[in-house]
Amino acid sequence: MQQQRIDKAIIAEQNAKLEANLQEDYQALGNKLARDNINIDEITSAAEKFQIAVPSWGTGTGGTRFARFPGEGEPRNIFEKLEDSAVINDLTQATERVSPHFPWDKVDDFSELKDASDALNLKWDSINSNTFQDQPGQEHSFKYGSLSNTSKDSRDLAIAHNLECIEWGQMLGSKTLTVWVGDGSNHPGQQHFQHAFERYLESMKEIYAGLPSDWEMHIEHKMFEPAFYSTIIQDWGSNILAAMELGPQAKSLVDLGHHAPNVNIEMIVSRLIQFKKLGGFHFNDSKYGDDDLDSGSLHPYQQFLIFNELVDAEHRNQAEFNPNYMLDQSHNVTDPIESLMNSAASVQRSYIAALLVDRNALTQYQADNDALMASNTLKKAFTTDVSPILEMARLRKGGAIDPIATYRASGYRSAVAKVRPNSGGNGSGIV
Ligand SMILES: [Mn+2]
Repeated sequence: MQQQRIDKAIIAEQNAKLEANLQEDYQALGNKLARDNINIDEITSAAEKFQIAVPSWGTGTGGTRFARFPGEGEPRNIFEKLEDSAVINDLTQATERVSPHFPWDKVDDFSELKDASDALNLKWDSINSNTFQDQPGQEHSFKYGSLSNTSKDSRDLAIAHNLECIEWGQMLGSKTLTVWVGDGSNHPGQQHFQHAFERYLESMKEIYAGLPSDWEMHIEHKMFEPAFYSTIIQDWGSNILAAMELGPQAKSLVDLGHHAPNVNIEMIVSRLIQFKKLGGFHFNDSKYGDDDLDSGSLHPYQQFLIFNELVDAEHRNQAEFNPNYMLDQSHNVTDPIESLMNSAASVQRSYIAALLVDRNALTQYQADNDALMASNTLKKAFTTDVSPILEMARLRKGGAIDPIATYRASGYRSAVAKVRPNSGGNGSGIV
């Protein structure tokens, strides 16, 4: 018997208040979709299958380089982060995987950690290595980079850490290593661009050689921060070059916040799909830079357009297409559990809306160069309120029709606050 963090009776009690209205709304939306020959139950069953991973560090309150204002009852270690992740999954039924960050989440006994996740009905997503900071007592610093450092000792240390991440990931049943490094420069002339990239690739080849045959390595790019003049993998161009150089198990990861403002991210997604290099996503939203705001909170249409590309690839049965979906955002002023539930539903909403696009009509409008109707075809799907589908999917799987209201009614946060003293900093939240 799997554990539930949120009592099923509380979920049932909250659902009972909303179910009659939901049935009515679902029927009405079903009738509307049927006029376009869309079977609502098929869409709902796709919503039931949709999964997006939560990042272990997202369960703690985030912060900026100026300050962090810890919330109540924050998780103090990976076991407590798992408990909070289980709450999110109990209520949304869409987040059964957790992505850990090492060494933040390192434990002495990985079988104990695996038992804990099994008991909570959670699985492990991509393993994130961390060579963007020095650990206490670290012999060779990452101050001037890790995989691309001019010092071979520092590079070797970074390589060894990534290889141990793979080992730990195997014990947890993960199949992916995500590599993001803080390497770069702060001054023009500080770094020889080509030589630094050559050193990075040499290091990555050693890690790639240690990948089990059924694993993938996902490379994450970021155009600035912590280095503010140049970063080693600054954009999707350097990213796909590195992935192509390494081999078929290396793919590119798209973090929505890691692009220059106004970049056409959905088009990058299409290119990566075409060349079988789309590894996965870190979903979040932003206004100015890598703000790590909640997914879909500012640019839901962009998020929909990304899913339009993904659903199009699914529709065409594009070969080797199986990207990982994950949230990667920083919750500075909200309860992280609430933000993660909201965001999972927001990404799920984009996926479901993209499933409603009339692809045959769109293809015809594209062939006829009917720009206005092509655009309207997308807008029609985007503006359809698919809330009843998301709510019904949760209800049918045993989740909450309204996850936020149910979470608040459960009193979970104040209950854990009693047993988790306020923590100053514990490697969660800051991304
Ligand atoms: Mn990320």
